[in-house]
Amino acid sequence: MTGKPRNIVILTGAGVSAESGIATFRGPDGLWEGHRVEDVATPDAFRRDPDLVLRFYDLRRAALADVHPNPAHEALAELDSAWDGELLLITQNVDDLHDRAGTARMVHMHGELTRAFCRICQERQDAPPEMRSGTVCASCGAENTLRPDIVWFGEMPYHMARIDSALSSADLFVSIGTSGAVYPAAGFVREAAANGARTLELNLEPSEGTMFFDEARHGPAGTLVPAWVK
Ligand code: BJW
Repeated sequence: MTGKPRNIVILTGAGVSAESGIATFRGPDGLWEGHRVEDVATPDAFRRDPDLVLRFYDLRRAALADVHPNPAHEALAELDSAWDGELLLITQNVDDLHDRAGTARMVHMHGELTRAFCRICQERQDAPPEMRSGTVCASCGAENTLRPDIVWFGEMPYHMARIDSALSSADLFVSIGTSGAVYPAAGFVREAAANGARTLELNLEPSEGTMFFDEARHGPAGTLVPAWVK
């Protein structure tokens, strides 16, 4: 890394987990292939067909057992443990690969596959292996009230106060493996830049917001991220 930033904010997206074998959302082999993610990842889609949605998340949760952090997750965890300035890793990913790599200073702004949320008592809890009919809320005992603790379109992303505060004092903002198609995350680069941060994009290809970055490096995260952290 060049220069001497003190406060680093890192935003990650699906591209950071692609080399671990988790499909990204957009593009030809996208996760919701055949559907626009904007049409299916919504509270309305869940109301229309809860079993379909719960089954989809049950399968993705189970698939976490077969994937592992890659060199990009590992390099970011090393940076987190070595960095004595401020650092916040904001992930849009609902997988647990940053957690398993050991990154401590991080937030999941779009929720987590391994967590569930009770629509009655509003308590968050570990997700049962299967969330289809018959599940009981561990907190209030209500039946069939759990939903994945995932932020769908139209819902407020998590940790926004902490994120806004980190962006306001960042002097380096790095975006890794995200298409820049989904707000508010896609706006973070402009927020950080307006507050005086230098901005860097690390992505396989130019993102939708690539023009907003001071510098962009294009290639696989598993190569670019360890090289940047070094
Ligand atoms: C590699 C690689 C490799 C591949 N190495 N790179 C303007 C302002 C504010 C909001 C809006 C707005 N306009 C519209 C909105 C509303 C909406 C929105 O953004 N809609 C867009 C369609 C325009 N946003 C919302 O509704 C959000 N809530 C909200 O705005 O609340 C109000 C609010 C207002 C103001 C402030 C705060 C709040 C909620 C968004 C929820 C997103 N949820 C999802 C689905 C989760 C469910 C699930 O997992 O099934 O989260 S959508 C999906 O997209 C998922 C991701 O986290 C998110 C981002 O995708 P990501 O990570 O960028 O993946 P991809 O596939 O798009 O891109 C991967 C990239 O990696 C590509 O560029 C590849 O090239 C690259 N890549 N391999 C490096 N090896």
